[in-house]
Amino acid sequence: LLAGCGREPGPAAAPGTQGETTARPALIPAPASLQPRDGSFRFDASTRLSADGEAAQRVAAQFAALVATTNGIEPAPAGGGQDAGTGIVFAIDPAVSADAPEGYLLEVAPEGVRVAASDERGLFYGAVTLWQLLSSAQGQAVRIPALRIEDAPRFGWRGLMLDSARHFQSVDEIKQLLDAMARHKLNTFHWHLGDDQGWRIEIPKYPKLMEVAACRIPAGEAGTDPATGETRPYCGYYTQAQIRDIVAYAAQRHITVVPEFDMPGHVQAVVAAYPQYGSLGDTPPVSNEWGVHQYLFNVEEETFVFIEDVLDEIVALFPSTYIHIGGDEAVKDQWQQSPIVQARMKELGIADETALQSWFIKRLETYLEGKGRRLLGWDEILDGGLPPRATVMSWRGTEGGITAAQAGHDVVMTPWDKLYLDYLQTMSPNEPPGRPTQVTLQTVYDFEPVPEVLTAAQRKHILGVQANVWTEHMRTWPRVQHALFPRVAALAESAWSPAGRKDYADFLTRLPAQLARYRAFGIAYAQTPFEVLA
Ligand code: TNX
Repeated sequence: LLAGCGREPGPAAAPGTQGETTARPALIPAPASLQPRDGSFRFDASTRLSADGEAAQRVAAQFAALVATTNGIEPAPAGGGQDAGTGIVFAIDPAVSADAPEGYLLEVAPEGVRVAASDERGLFYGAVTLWQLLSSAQGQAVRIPALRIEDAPRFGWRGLMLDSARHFQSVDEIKQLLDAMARHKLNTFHWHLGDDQGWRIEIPKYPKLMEVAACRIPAGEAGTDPATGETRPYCGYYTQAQIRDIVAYAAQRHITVVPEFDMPGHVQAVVAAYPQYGSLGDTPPVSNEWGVHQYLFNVEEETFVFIEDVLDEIVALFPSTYIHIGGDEAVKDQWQQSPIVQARMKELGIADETALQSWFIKRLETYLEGKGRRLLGWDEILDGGLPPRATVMSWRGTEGGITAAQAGHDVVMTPWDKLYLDYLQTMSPNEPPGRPTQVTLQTVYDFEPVPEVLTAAQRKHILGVQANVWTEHMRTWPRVQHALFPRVAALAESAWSPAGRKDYADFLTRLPAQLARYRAFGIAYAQTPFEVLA
């Protein structure tokens, strides 16, 4: 797609003799340990794949599809008998990496390759690594060096958030993202499905969520047909069937979909549909502006009935242990101005609006815990005191995460100044619109998720790391891809590789092979970082 743009660093592999290319391993994320061995293994159309049992066969099929796309080789399954043990073997082996979740062992020898793990997840990651070894070079006959890789991720939460509220994406685009995540060994898709500008989950019991809250009228020409003068609303939501399909598609790629229902702020679209759940009782439009909004849920019982009904649907759709309830940027003006909210605070003996937010979030936690789920929220949920088992997503820097970990709470690090992919990646004039400060490829790469101030015990609370794609400025899928790639490759290394294996200069030598993989999969990655690197 974008091949031959010229500014990128050169290829990682050189053509060898006999129509064969030799791959210098360009693995992203870098594995925990890689030991070179003597010799090399030749992979071509005659290589056989063998896999015992359904799980290993599924992984072998996923591997074959990857190799077909990047190398144009379609390896055949082994016929059994004399084929067994030759070529590439995928094996579920309880003895391998039993105490390292998601880990695997990959051995490449001149006579054959073995990928083994104690479960399907680990085996899948081993298959991704083997595919990356092969796609470190191009062509239908590839020689890869003999080696032994023993690998497991540094973090259990390797996340990416996509905002489908401000602008939304098609089911196929979401699936492309899930595919790309899996190829980067990311395992958590945080899906932001409601905001001031739109509600995107089908909830049959509340039809106005689809009829009203899922539509906004864009400003200017985009919102009006110049010929007829008619309004052109921007509408969209995911049906329950589509959501189930996406959740299942993610699961096949070992990705958990964590849904977010952002409350008590960021709810202007819901209040537009159901003004009785807002604090002032007025009926706003679904917003068509960006930035922090004023609308807050009220704290009446009928509002909790609504919230709990919606959470019931969310819990039924998403098997994720964690349910994200937002909690960010809830400016308290409306609660201060609302006589019903003030009266309720008196009744409950709650002193101020910060304490009320804390009470609100605790109530959600109790509800979710009753359903066997865990509450996750943006770091504002620290204000006024966290519910006992809440997990914190630290976005306003790492301070919230540090405070939460020190108090014994689990944390996902996603600081805006390091990992927000809606920020510009360079100051090039070729950069599409984004938020005005920079988060460069190196900024993402260099972020260290575990703050030094934490003790060894507190460090265990850092579940992992996540980058966020807010879509105010991303009307189209190519824009989202520009924001994601190649910065997601940098994120993957922070999320998976041991801290000691991180080395930006070395990462850059592995990046060209990754870009070639992007091209093979039709990913329109950003060119702007390479203007700077050239
Ligand atoms: C802050 S991050 C927000 C989002 C915006 C984003 C833009 C967070 C929890 N809230 O509503 O889209 O900044 O970068």
